[in-house]
Amino acid sequence: MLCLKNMTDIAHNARALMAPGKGILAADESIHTADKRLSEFGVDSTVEMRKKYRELFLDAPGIEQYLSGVILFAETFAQSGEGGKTFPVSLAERNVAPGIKVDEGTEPFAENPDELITKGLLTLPERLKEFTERGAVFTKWRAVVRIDGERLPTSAGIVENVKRLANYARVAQEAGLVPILEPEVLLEGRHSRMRSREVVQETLGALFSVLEEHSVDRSGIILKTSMVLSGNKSGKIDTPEEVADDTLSALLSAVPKDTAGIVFLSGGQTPDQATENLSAILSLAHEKNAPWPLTFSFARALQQEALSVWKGDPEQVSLAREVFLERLKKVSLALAH
Ligand code: 5MM
Repeated sequence: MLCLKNMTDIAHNARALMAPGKGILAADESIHTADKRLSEFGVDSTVEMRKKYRELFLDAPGIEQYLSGVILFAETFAQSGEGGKTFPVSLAERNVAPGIKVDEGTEPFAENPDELITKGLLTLPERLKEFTERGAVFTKWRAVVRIDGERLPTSAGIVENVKRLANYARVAQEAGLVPILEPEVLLEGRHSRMRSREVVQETLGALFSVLEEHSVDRSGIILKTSMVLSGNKSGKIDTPEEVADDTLSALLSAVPKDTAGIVFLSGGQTPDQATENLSAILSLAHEKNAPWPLTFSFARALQQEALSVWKGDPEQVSLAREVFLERLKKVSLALAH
């Protein structure tokens, strides 16, 4: 059993991550994903350029006004920014909690190779211990759930992913860290918004029932979820009101009210779509008196515009940072209702 002091600290840190008006930057792209993001803008993905890419965002003056935490990738966790201090240390000094992504990507599901299961449990306790000693306050694990008509996801695929999420959450709390659990229902596909709602609901229902079996304390976990949206190849662009209605109804039916918080990923929406949908969700949540605090944990929707200004050019850093801060401000305003 977790000692009470540990759990009190974890719950306290979870609440701090959900501070009003602030959210969490997901800057935890693995090397493969960072390569993809940088190559879109003609930037070579070397260790040095990935460090510059992280500096662009993490050393931007004023981020602490909008960010309660940043999720880092292991490579970034060990690197130092412009001031010579490691990124987790310089973030913590600005009262921005450093977090660490600890899943190790995906592998095909043995029962159905069309589905992906997240791996990384084997060495998890040792890695968490090391990151805790190096200043991590929270951690994140992402599972991916792909929709393909009624064929995918399968119940067995969902169960395998949520079992691993629950195992991860348990081990993270034992290590004294707030686990962020991210079962991402992908936007890619031709599915309807109705189908997306059904899958989000089924996934979250399965997740919370396994968390209960694993005795994970919900006062010290944060759920990172997709918004409920029509697939990006469905030909349908949902209105913010439609997104808010279906997202809230899925969350209200599946997420227990004592969960410390819920954060949204952007999932490939444009920055404006993600911001407008977030605003509609927050406004409806306020109207319906939703029981949990809600905020953002975007990667692409926060970084995309600044990356397109920066493109690896040192002379564009200050303009790109202005663009980033401008987006952070808009997203943070979307939280106010
Ligand atoms: C930043 O991307 C994160 C890591 O992805 P990979 O493991 O594929 O490199 C990802 O977990 C991220 O936190 C979420 O997908 C949210 O990002 P978006 O761009 O959807 O807001």
